[in-house]
Amino acid sequence: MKNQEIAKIFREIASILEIKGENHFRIRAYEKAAQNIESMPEDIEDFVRGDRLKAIPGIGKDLEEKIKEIVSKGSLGYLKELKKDIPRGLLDILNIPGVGPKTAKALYEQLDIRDLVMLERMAHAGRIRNLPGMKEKTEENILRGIEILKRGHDRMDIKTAMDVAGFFIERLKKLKEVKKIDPAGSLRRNKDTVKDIDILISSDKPEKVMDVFTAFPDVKDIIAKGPTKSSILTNDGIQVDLRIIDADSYGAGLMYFTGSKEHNIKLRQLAIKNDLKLSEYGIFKKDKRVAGKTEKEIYKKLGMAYIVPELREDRGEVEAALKGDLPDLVELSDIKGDLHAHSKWSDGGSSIEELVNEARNLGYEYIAITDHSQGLKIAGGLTRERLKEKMKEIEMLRKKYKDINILYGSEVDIDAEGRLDYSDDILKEMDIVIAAIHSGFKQSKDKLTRRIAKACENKYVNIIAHLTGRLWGARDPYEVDMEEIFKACRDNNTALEINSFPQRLDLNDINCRMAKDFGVKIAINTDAHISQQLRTMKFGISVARRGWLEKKDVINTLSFNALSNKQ
Ligand code: DGT
Ligand code: CA
Repeated sequence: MKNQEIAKIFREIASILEIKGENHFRIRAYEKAAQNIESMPEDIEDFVRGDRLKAIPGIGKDLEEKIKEIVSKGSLGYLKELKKDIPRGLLDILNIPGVGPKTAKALYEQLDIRDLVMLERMAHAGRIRNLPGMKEKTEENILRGIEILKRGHDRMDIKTAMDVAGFFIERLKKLKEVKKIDPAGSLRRNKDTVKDIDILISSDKPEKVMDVFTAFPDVKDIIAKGPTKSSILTNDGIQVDLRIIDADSYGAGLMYFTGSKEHNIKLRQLAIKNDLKLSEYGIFKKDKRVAGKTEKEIYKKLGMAYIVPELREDRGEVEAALKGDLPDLVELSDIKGDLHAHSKWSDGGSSIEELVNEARNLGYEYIAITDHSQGLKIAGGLTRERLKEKMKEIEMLRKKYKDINILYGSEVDIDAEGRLDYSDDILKEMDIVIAAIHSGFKQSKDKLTRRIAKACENKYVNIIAHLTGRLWGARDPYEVDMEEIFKACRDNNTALEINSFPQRLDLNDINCRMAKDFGVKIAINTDAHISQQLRTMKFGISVARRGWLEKKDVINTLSFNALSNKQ
């Protein structure tokens, strides 16, 4: 859980340094470190204990000391110092997506804004457009930014939810009073964002379990406490609900609290049709419980196949289960390689060799090194000359590591007109080409769609990455005509990516399923910027499973030979 806390502190430092007009590289260093730490699957405290902090890309002596201080004291003196000169209201404004330090400063100084509520009111009242350098558009941007920010606070991304739930579950599991424990709710359904965390326990000493739960050091407030249900708020303001259920009705309770509500309602109606009654306590015939201990026996009593949590959304899964027609969902263990990763050659923090070794640890058959293209200067995009040097390094590593295939590729920028950032003679040398949009998000839906469709048509492009550009809590998805894109992908044999980065998870589950129905193939990639991030594949898998994808729909489940023949 400390990962999130440290990332938050580093981001706050970066914001303050930005307001103070400090060196750009220093600011980026804090932002990068925050991003790396936040997206790491391992607990940073393990790195502290093992004295391995410097193994994390972007962490030098200075940040190492700061992390140690946060872990040992729970706060950072340097941040406290910095905060002394900066009013809270100003920081709040700077946190709004799309509002830079200059605008933030001007707003703060000229309107004496003390918090977001006040800023929102001013924007609504049209008080901002008349300030020097501001327009009506500025107001719109501010209001949209505040909306995005609020939604980001309202629902956390899946990785944060899993980290927080994992923290509680690991500790509660150790109690001898806890017989069974499972996450429930949207988290168990692996939804891409989660409002609050639900945990279920079966125990014969509920009071004791609740005492321990509500006394954890990460608990800031106790919202409710009782023998069957307690709710707390963590220091980060995340709500965790713990319910304790009888062993005899554990399956029924787990099913009920896993949801979704729509799925539950559908099952209850089905039960009624069969002269049964389904509740959180079990499935009853007349007044006699005929099942309830496990979910499996409940689905069986309803005459259907077991439905995995990811599918429980009332999107046709009940009908399919009744017919014995459920998809055989793709699994993490089906994945044979990662087709999107950045190395130090562009904006990544790890060397190609480090990425290759992590991919080997994961048992992959292949890994694609897809650094940014030349036009993306802020992300260290590679010129033709640098590409050649990179290729030499890959050739050297290919000789050194014979047990894995290292693919030479790029994440090529699609420009405002839909042209690719490298010419065909460069692209044709590559083993894999990913195309993606990195700017011009505000274009019309039509224009954006045409841009992407045009990139699909280039015969060297294999994959379109992060199609809608969403970044949870920071950027809304841009609108594209999905059907048009799916057609272009299908007709040109271009795959679409599910980007496993927790704030992206783009395509989302619904688009993913539509793509499949169109006959479009999917690549599940991590877009890793440090080698540890290759382990975030599981989040992309969650989206794929929620999107009904099977192994055959996902290109990186193919063996290297099959994949090479396909492209
Ligand atoms: P969230 O927290 O918004 O990300 O989504 P959930 O699905 O975790 O929703 P939550 O936490 O309100 O409730 C957990 C589960 O409890 C939910 O998935 C289904 C069940 N549940 C809650 N309220 C109702 C209800 O009114 N009717 C039924 N049938 N089930 C409910
Ligand atoms: Ca929930």
